[in-house]
Amino acid sequence: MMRIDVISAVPDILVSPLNESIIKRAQNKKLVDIVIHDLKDYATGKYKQIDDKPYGGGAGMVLMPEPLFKCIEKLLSERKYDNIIFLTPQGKRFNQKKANALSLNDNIIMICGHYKGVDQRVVDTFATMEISIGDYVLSGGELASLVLIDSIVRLIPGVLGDSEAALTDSFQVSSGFDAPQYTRPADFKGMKVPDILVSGDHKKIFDWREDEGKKKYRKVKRKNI
Ligand code: 6GU
Repeated sequence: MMRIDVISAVPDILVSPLNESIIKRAQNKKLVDIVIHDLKDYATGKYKQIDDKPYGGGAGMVLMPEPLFKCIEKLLSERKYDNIIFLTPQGKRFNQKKANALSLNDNIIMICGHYKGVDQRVVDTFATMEISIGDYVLSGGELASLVLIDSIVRLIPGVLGDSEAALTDSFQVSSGFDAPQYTRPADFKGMKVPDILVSGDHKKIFDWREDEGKKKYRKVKRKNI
């Protein structure tokens, strides 16, 4: 079973999204074990401090090395990890190819940065990759870790049923998006489902979907330039 350990200073953010829908089902089916670690549990000293002011001055607080080292070293003493991912807006952009590769890992640690950052010695010592989910700044790595986890877990064999098959997803298909989808009723407020989808001609439907997916892909790509 794949195991994902997520280390966070605000672990409550992670709880509910990981306990719904497909990710919940994957855990119940024992296809993935997702373990959340509260950084505060690894804090030492009277005040259980986990962050401090940056050397050299500047705004915001930096996650201290000690609690993170403690947590990561404990995990490393228990099992081997394929990747230790540091989530940061300065990381390499996440994409489907990276999700596909990570879905083949057995054990992964994700470190969620928070506040202004993480002591660089943690990153230098442990991180095998630094990943960002896009060119915008989030308050912490928690939401980014959830994005990675969702995209990885749905690729684990057995997580999706046949009808949800990941192989037909946008981005897994050669050059496109999913085609537009419709369900009943066939006529909704005068807006009709394309005739071809109710024709029963499977070859025509397949070709139409491929064309529509490619059309949508080109349109979106143009807009994003
Ligand atoms: Cl991984 N972390 C933060 N804090 N902001 C981000 C991000 C990660 N990816 C995009 N923005």
